[in-house]
Amino acid sequence: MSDDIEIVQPSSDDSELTHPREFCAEMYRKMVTIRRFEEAVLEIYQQGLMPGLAHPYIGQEASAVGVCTALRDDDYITSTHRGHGHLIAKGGQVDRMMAEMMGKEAGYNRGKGGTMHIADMSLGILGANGIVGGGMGMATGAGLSAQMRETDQVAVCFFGDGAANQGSFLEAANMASIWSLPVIFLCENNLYGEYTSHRDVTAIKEHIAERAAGYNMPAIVVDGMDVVAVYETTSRMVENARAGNGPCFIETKTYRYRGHHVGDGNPEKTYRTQEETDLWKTRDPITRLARRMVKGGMATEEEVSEIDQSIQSAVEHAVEFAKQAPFPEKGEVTEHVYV
Ligand SMILES: Cc1ncc(C[n+]2csc(CCOP(=O)(O)OP(=O)(O)O)c2C)c(N)n1
Ligand SMILES: [Mg+2]
Repeated sequence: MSDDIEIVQPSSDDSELTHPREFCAEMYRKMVTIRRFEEAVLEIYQQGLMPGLAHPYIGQEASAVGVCTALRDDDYITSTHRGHGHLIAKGGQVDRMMAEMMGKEAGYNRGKGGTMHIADMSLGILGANGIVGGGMGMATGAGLSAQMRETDQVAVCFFGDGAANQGSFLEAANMASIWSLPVIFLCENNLYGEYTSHRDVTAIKEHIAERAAGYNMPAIVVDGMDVVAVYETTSRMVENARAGNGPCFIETKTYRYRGHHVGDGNPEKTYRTQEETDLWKTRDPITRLARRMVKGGMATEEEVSEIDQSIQSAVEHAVEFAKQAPFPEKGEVTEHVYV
């Protein structure tokens, strides 16, 4: 079965970056923004400033940034419960996102949706989603819409290894394939669904991408901790989809450093090992890109830390903005929601 899958060879950390400096720097900025944003979310959760829970994307940054860098503003994405990384990578504003996290009027959903409902139609972000597998039909619908309107937009459906076992995947992948829709099924395999190893719940043991063969679509596996490899792989498949050649399946091998959600504080004491987490951290996507940029003479270490500093300030500013922002008026509690 694995013979049908293309396995992208991981790039060596010593290999030269072939993309322009500013392009690499922008991917670096986006990844650092996601990480600092998520760290800030953990902090506001601990301070009791955020109602409910959120699912940190820390560790997976290269997947969202590599994919979304290959997209245009008018392309679509559907996201998941672990959605902050996808939203930031597609252009979401951290101050409005942070305001939404704190339930404030300035938030993307006027504070009424929270982490799992953030959407921005103007950026093609069709929404984070609390329903595991909920984006599959939406992305396929967006692909159908692009095809019917005869645009060359594509739709990327982000989902996890756990979501790959939902029935909605079968329906969406089959339909996207028979109608040759411009949809990229982007499976972020971070090895766990909530507190369960994917090996315990998935009939396929090695690559979830093997499922694609059942829908007659190309399948690629790529190192999800290597932003350049993810970008290049996605670009190739986006081009293919724009040209009318139908859907594909990309599996990014990745890892979340934190627990399933902000309240899952100690996964290494329960369902995974410290050795495993430590090993994945040695492949950190942010450190790897910084190292390659410095080694290739694209940036000095001082320039990298200047970028880090400016992003730290931007995220601190977003937190402050959200803290100061007002809650919505009580009188609008039944507005903008289904009642
Ligand atoms: C339809 C549905 N079933 C179950 C849940 C509860 N749930 C939330 S996240 C999650 C795990 C999803 O795992 P995966 O798709 O691998 O995404 P990850 O959390 O690893 O990013 C589950 C079972 C849900 N939100 N929706
Ligand atoms: Mg998972």
